[in-house]
Amino acid sequence: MPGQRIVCGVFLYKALRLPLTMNSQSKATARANIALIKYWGKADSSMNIPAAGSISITLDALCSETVVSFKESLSADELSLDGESRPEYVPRISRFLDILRERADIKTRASVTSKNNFPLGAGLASSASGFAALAAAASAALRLEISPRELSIVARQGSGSAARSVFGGFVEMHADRSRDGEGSFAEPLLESSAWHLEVVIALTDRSEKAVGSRQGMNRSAATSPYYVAWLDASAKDLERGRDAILNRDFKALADVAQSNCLKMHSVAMTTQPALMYWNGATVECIRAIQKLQQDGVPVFFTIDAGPQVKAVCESSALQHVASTLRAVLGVKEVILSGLGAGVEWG
Ligand code: 2P0
Repeated sequence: MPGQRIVCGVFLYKALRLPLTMNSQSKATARANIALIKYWGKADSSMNIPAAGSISITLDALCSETVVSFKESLSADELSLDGESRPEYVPRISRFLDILRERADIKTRASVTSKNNFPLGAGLASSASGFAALAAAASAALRLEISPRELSIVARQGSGSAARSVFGGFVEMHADRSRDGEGSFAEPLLESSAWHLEVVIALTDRSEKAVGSRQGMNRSAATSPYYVAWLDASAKDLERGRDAILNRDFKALADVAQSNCLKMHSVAMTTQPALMYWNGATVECIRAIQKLQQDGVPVFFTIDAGPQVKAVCESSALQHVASTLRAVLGVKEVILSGLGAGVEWG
C-alpha cells in the first residue's frame, strides 16, 4: 500500500537509530524513465511541485548507480560523476542532501559517487535516475525509515522526474501543491510484467543540451503563448493516457503520447528565445516512425528535452523498429530497452 512504511522486499530498511554523528555508506540503483504524458512547468519552484501530472515508463537499460558515504572527516560534500569530480553540481546535491540530513538530525557531510551507463544531460532523463538513486542511497545510509511514497516526495525535490524513477513499470506522478507538497508524489500505475512494451532509443547527438529542462520549462512558463493551453490539455491527456495503459490499448496510448509530445515541443519552440531541442535526424526518425505506422507496425514516438527519439513498440515489432531507426541518416546508435524496476539497494 502506498501509505505503508517500508517493511519488505527491495524497500526493506530497518530503522536503526544512529547517534547524531556517524560514518555510514549505502548504494542504490535507479533507472531512467521516459514520460508519455509529460511534465513541463512548475506550480512551485521552491518545493519543486509540477504544474501538471505526468505518466512515464521506467527503462531497464538506462541506470544510475550511486554510493553515498557520510563521513565525519569531510568538511564539505563531494561528488564524483562517471569517474570525474564535478564541483559545479555540488551545491544542488548539497541542498538535496540537506533535506535528508534534517530528517536524520545530523550535519555530517557526504561523498557521493555516481555511475551512469548512458550519456548525461542529453535528454535521456539522467536527472531522474540520478536523483532517485541519490535519494535511495542517502536515506538508506542515514537509516531513515521511509515509505516508497515519501521517497518519491524526497526525490521530487531533487528533480521532478526523479519522483517517477522510484517505481518500475508504468508510473503516474501527481501534481498537488497543497499540504506543503506532500500530495505531489509518483505511484505505480501498472507493473511492467502486465504489458510487454519495448523501447528503441535513437541517439542522434550525445552532447549535453545547451538549455537544461529546469531553465527551459521556467522560460516556457514565462514566455510561450501556448503554456496555459498546454496545462489545460495536460489534464485530459493524463486521463486518456491512464485509461489507455490500464486497458493495455496500444493505439490509444500511441495517439495520446504522440500528441502530448508534440504539444510539449510546440510550447518549447514558441518559448523566447526558442527551445529547439530537435535536430535534422530527430525529424527523420519521426518520419520513419510515421511510415512504419502507415504500414501497420505498432510503434509510436516520444521525445524529451533533447534530440533523441524514443520509439515505443509492441515486442513483436522490436527488431523491425530497431533496424529502421538504425538506418536513418544521423542516427549514431540505437539502445534497446524493456521496462524496468524501481529503485534497488545494494
Ligand atoms: C518529463 N522532462 O516529463 C519531461 C519531458 C523533460 C521533457 O521531466 O526542474 O529534469 O529537475 O524538476 O525533472 C525534465 O525535467 O526537471 C523532465 P526539474 P526535470 O520527463
